[in-house]
Amino acid sequence: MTDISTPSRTDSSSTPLPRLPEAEALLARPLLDLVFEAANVHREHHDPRRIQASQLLSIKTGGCPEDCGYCSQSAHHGSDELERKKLDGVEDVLEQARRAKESGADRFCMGAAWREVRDGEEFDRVLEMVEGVKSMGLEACVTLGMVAPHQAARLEEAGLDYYNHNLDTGRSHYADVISTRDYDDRLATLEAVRGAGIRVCSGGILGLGEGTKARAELLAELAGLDPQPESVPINALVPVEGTPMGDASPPEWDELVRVIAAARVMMPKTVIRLSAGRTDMDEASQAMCFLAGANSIFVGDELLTTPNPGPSSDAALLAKLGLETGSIR
Ligand code: SAM
Ligand code: DTB
Ligand code: SF4
Repeated sequence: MTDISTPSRTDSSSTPLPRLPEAEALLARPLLDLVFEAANVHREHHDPRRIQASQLLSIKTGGCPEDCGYCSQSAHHGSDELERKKLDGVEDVLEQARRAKESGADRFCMGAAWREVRDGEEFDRVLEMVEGVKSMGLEACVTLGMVAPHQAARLEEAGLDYYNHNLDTGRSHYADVISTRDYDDRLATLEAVRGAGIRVCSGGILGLGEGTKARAELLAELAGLDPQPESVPINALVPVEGTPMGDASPPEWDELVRVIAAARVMMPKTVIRLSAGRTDMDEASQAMCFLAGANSIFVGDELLTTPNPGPSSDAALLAKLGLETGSIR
């Protein structure tokens, strides 16, 4: 457990997941039936031609005390090639945000390899970054690990639009991936974020060795949050050498489509992001994800520490599909 003061639920085995049977039933459907339904739900609640475009920047890289088995930035393993970086200066970050805006991003997301936010000069610097990003007319998102309610309140005052904090997988599979925190720690941070009036961005990763049960649990957890997250990123594992999951195979395209379609049906108003892993996907697979209800991507050449399709290939793909980028609320 953590020293974060938000109360956390400890009785994990009896936590009810009322939407689990629905998630299981959706994931068991014939793929094209499911996609057809999801595409209809998508069109009822969203403009199907619009794709929200977020740009990521790692503002503090590597040396993280958590042991997330997939992550290049954990001090427990991590990639030998990873260059660690202390927290960036405000001006450097704002310069990157300006460039992101010029190349068409509508949201700038800043990620730090922290277990949790600590009060002090570094957090004050992040608050200044948020204010600066907002003053450029961009939406601002941060992902900083666990936050306490008083810290979430300060982020909200700085103008933060979204806080990203992923549940990653289902509760039953969590301890196979991460041992330095538990599922209820994640849920407590989501409560703190929601309590401060910041929009919630929370999703997961496919390809962590999870089965359909853990995927259904993840969907039921996310869809069971009240209100539901405004943003749900679905990441495909990017295997990183030197991590426990460095040799894992990324999920097949149909697994991503299936989970995105089920997420769309269960969370009709949420913006669903086809997130990490697009470099390994062909155009047709990405198109199927958009048809199934994904309406957000990360743009730019890099995610946090791994590559992302560049602007020219994304522009070509979106043009082929008749899609346009722009903010969605
Ligand atoms: N340290 C903070 C945390 O864990 O909340 C923020 C940064 S962390 C890198 C943000 C998210 O990136 C993780 O929750 C995970 O879902 C995703 N992620 C990290 N490494 C990944 C990988 N190799 N493949 C896919 N997604 C990854
Ligand atoms: C999310 O769900 N995916 C992003 C963002 N939220 C912070 C991170 C993806 C990281 C992929 C691996 C890397 O580049 O290090
Ligand atoms: Fe740290 Fe976040 Fe990576 Fe986990 S996912 S090791 S918390 S940076």
